[in-house]
Amino acid sequence: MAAHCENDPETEHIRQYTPTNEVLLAMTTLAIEATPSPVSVEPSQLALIVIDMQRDFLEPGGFGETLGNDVSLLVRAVKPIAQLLEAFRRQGLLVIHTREGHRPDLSDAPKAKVERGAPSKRIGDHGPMGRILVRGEPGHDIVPALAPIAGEPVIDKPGKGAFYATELGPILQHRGISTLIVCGVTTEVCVHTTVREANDRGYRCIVPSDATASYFPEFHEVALRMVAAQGGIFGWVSDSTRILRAFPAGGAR
Ligand code: TIU
Repeated sequence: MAAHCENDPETEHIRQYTPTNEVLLAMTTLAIEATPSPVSVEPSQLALIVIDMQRDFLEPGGFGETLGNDVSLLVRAVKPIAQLLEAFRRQGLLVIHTREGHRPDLSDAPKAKVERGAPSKRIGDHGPMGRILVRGEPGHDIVPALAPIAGEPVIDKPGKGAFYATELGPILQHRGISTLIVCGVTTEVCVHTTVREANDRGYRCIVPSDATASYFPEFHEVALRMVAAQGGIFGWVSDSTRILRAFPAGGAR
């Protein structure tokens, strides 16, 4: 896999991150309890995608708050995501982080997005964590508790979906990934858009209910129901406890 990537500085981080055979051989097929049915997956084909766990969405003074939201509602997802990250890292499985944001010149920010609604500050305006939703600013960073570690690709995305205008598709293809655990924020916006994009590209998506969150608890609940309804029209819904139970020793160290 990914033989054509070797010695290519653009994709070196992907090749370096390939788990050792010893790690993969130690893990058998994972059977993950989920709704509407269990999911069986080879560990080497599974990736954890952590969507937009950025200060701009979780902390006061960022993009989420400028839209009029109570950002404290998103904090509940941090611990379950940290536990999933710990299990994936220990098993040497693929972890990918995403960040929503724009170039400092806003040339990748559609006017329709920048001018939408009546926020207290618009994308690109100066706030307490730097310019709102702009790459390189403190607010654009992933919260410290979930900071990426060396070798974990970080996808900068200008849209709500993680596939639109990013290199996520090729990274997953190079690694032979078939199944995604999609967690992060917010459930009905960037998580849902990414799950829909992934579903149409042939990926199986599992959404852990406690490792996602929304500014609108009722949207969170209904978004999860939408994923699993109709026999799993977009994918499966599970939770961090059931996912960790599928790992050797229940995900514990
Ligand atoms: N506003 C809202 O709920 N979400 C976003 O704008 N982006 C993400 O979900 N990441």
